[in-house]
Parts: sequence; structure tokens; C-alpha cells
Amino acid sequence: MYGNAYIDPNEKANSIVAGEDPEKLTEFETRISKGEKIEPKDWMPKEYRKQLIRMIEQHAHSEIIGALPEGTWITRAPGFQRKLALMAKVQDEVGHAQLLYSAAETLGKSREAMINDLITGKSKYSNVFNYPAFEWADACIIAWLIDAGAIINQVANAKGSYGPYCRALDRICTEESFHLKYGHDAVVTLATGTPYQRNMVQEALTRWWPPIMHFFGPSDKISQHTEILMKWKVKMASNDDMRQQYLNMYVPKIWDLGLTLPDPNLKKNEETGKWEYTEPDWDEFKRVINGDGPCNAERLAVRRNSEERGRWVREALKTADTKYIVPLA
Ligand code: FAQ
Repeated sequence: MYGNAYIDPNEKANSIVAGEDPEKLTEFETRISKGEKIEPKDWMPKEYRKQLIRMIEQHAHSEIIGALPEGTWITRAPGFQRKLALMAKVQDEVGHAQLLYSAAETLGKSREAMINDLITGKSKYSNVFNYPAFEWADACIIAWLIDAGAIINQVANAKGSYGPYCRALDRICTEESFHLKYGHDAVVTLATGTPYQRNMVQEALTRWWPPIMHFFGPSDKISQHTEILMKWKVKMASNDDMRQQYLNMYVPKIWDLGLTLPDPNLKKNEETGKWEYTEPDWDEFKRVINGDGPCNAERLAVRRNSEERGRWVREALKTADTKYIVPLA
């Protein structure tokens, strides 16, 4: 991260595009400012390609790893309807990863290389999925409040500049809005249920609040990539703006259910219209995204294991006589 060292913004912007053809760069930036989409075969600066690969790949990994904490609850979800809904949701998340890996592939990085970077710990994925889902209520909080955060981010970025990513996000958001309704219903059921259920959902919310505050990324003061990503309309709002939007939409809903949040300083400043809160613990965030969270090792071990166990299928497909492969209808 840039930390507190002052870097002249013009100097930084120039170094990012050093060596690019100035005419092509101007044409590219003009297209973006006009709201045109950039497509895979169009000219783009190296840094734009690099940033997109980094961000889309991390997003894809987040979906595939994100299926794990909720996935462990499929067999234990209370009742057949909840099991069915959760199974469909988890399946959707894995599908989102496929869409996102395909979008990242259009930029020139192979799926094998991306999966390899995930399982060797080289690539990051969302901090939130490195925390455990101890109870059924944790799975409900994920489905409501993590999906809510994902939707805020994705609805905004779906209006961004890179065509394949935006189209993937549009499709993902449609499915995520069902997840949100399912998650909200599951949390409302617990919050309006027995004292045991209320207590369970309150405890889960208290556990998840710090990772949720981290979810939108480091504050704008220390965010490393926001400036260039917003300039090129990959990110359509800054980390702090997304966090504010989230607090504005969801804190009142949480409080309406009679639940409390573990931050005594959380309140909306009516004069500025902004939410005030205790600054999240960014040291914990850094540790978690760099591999040292409560479940990082377990999550990657699951992915490594499935990669190993699926190897024979991929090998068989490579050598299979295609006449024996039945096409999907
Ligand atoms: N977790 O300079 P910035 C979901 C890293 S999908 C981990 O501010 P940027 C669906 C960042 O990569 C959830 N790492 O970064 C679902 C960078 O590290 P690097 C995922 C994080 O890119 C729901 C460094 O910190 N969504 O939940 C995080 O401008 C339920 C500096 O940060 C997306 O990925 C984090 N939270 O902004 C599934 C959306 N935040 O690469 C199952 C697309 C930051 O230099 C169940 N991504 N870092 O080593 C984005 O919008 C952006 O990448 C941000 C971060 C906003 C996440």
C-alpha cells in the first residue's frame, strides 16, 4: 500500500502509463469518458489489462471460495425448503466463478494459471470467506449481509468500462438478488423466533460485523488501486463510498429487527449525511487477506483437494475420443 508517503498524483499517473502510445491512450480514455465499453480485442494500456485481471480473478476466487462456508450448511439447514434454497445458492456462487474466470480469460490469463495462483496462495480472495460459519445463523448472515455488500459493489461496477466483466456482473446481480431475499427471510425468521434463535442470530451478527466492514476494502486514504481503477471506470465508486452506501441501506434494516451492532460509535451524522464508525482494524484485515485468517489454510486445502481429485476428469477429457462425449442439449 502507499502508506502515508506523499506521491505526486501526476507523477504517479504518468508512471502507470509510461511507455504507452500517447495517441492510443488518449483515444482509449476518450472512449471510456464517453461511456463506451472496451472489448477484448480493443487496444488497452498494459496497466488496464493487469488491473482487470487482478480484480476479476480475485472476484472469481471469492465466489468459488465463498461457496465453502455456506456449503457446509447444506446438509444441516433446518428443513427441506432451506436445504433446497441453500443448495441452489451455493451452486449459483460456483457458477458466478465460472462466468468471472471466463471474463478474466478474455484478457489473456488462462484458467489453469488462475486456479494455480489461488491454490498456491499467490492470489487473494475476499477477506470474509476466511471466517468460519459456526452456526446456522452464520450462514444466514452471509446470505443476507455479505450478498448485500456484493450487490452494492457489483451493481455499481456493472456500469463500468470492460464489456465482458460488466456483462458477467449483470447476470450475477440478477441471481444475487434472489440470494439476498433468501438471506433476509432466513435472518428475519431467526430474529423474530424463539429467544434461542434471536440469541444465535445476534451472536452471528456480532461475529461478522468486523469482516463486513473490511469487505469493501481499505479506506480511501490507504487504498492502493482505487484512483486508477476509478479513472478508467473499472471501479465506479471508492471503497469508502461503497461502505457508506451499505451502512445507509442495511444498518436501519438491522436495527429494525431489534439487533445490535458491536460498534458504539456507529451513527449517522445528520449534518453530513455520512455514517460515523470506529475505524476497522486494518492490521487484522491485512493479516487475513495475506493468508493468516482463521480459515485460510482450511479453505485452500479444500480447493487443492478438489483440484487433485478432479485431475483425472480433466486428463480424460483431453484424451477422450470426442465421438463418445454426449453434447449437452
Ligand atoms: N478482501 O487498493 P485496494 C461475493 C486487497 S464476491 C481481500 O482498495 P481494489 C459473492 C486488494 O485486492 C466478493 N482483499 O484494492 C458471494 C489489494 O491487494 P493486491 C468479492 C482485499 O482492488 C457472496 C489490496 O487489498 N467481490 O461476496 C479486499 O481497488 C456470498 C489493496 O486494496 C469482489 O471481488 C477484500 N475485501 O479494491 C459469494 C468485487 N479489499 O491485489 C458467496 C470486485 C481489498 O494489491 C457468498 N473487486 N483487498 O494484492 C473490487 O471491487 C475491488 O477489488 C475491491 C478492492 C473493492 C474488493
